[in-house]
Amino acid sequence: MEEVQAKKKLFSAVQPSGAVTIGNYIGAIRNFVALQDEYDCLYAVADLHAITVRQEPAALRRNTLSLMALFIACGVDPEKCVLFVQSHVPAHCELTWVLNTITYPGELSRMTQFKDKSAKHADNVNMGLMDYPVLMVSDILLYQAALVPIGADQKQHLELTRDLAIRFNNRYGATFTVPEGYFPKGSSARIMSLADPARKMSKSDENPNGFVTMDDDKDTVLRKFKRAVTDSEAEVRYDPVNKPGVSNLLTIYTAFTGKSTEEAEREFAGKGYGDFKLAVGETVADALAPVREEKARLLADKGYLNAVMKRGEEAAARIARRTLSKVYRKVGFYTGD
Ligand code: ATP
Ligand code: LTN
Repeated sequence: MEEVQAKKKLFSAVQPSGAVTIGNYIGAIRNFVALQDEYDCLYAVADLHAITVRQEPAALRRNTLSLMALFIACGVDPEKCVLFVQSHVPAHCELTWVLNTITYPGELSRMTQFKDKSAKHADNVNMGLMDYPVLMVSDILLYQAALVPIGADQKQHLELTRDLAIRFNNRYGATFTVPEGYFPKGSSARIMSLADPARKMSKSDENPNGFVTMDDDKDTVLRKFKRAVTDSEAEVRYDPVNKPGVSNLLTIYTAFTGKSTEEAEREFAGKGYGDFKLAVGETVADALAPVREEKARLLADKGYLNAVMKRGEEAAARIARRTLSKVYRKVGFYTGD
């Protein structure tokens, strides 16, 4: 008889903290789709993470549904993957508590993201912001994920996940799978701001010209690329050190066309930046249009999205409960037997 090999598990999540950018898409969501046949995938809308910075409650609710629709519109198949909302599965918070007891404050206070977000939200440096990475560790370890597709900015958090899994396993016996990160190749793991190519493109940037969202219409996309910061030369060449703006546009262009950097350089040889930016803008706008349409269609069918979420919650909770019970037994919580 043919032996059926269980697929390895994969987990990732995106925060419903605003309009999703093409950086989120290129760095993470695109790989969610690419890996869904090879792994048993679970994808969450990380609303517990989102409230570590102030969110307007009505917007958070709207963004949660909208992100669920976007996952599906981008090609994540709810028949193949478990799609759910993080706060619907209480085990995430429960495991976080236990893992907090093996995490040291110094490990969290030196995280780059914590330092960046503390500086940006100086009036709201709360415990959740500091504990954010431990919640992320719990997300991953609950599902015994072997692989975690993320952008380069999440590398430190993945390292902490590995450290805590090993620490717990050493202290209490084999419990957690130690996961690997899965990063997009080269510079597509970190898409930079169009307005300031020294900073990563971020959905919470105050300057809306810095990012392109998955909801932007053609005119908006073309306008943002037209304004993108480049340099004073007139040569389309990939050189991230000396030409960060142009290189970032090339990365975006190759990500959406599948062309190699060399092919793209050849295509724009002898052309000015105006033509180049227009071509990148049109490519991105044309790629986003069908996703935007599909997302709108899905959002009009809230019953369907609710059903997907409910099914996801049940499937995720079942797996999470199994891991959490094991953890509770290992640490010595009385279970009545
Ligand atoms: P915020 O600006 O609110 O902190 P964000 O834009 O960083 O949010 P997240 O929800 O935190 O978005 O990230 C979702 C996924 O997108 C993560 O895997 C993250 O690594 C990836 N990602 C975020 N920004 C980029 C970027 N500029 N380039 C590539 N990947 C990115
Ligand atoms: N912190 C992540 C979002 C996130 C995540 C996760 C990613 C929350 N939990 C678990 C991978 C695995 C971010 O992108 N900022």
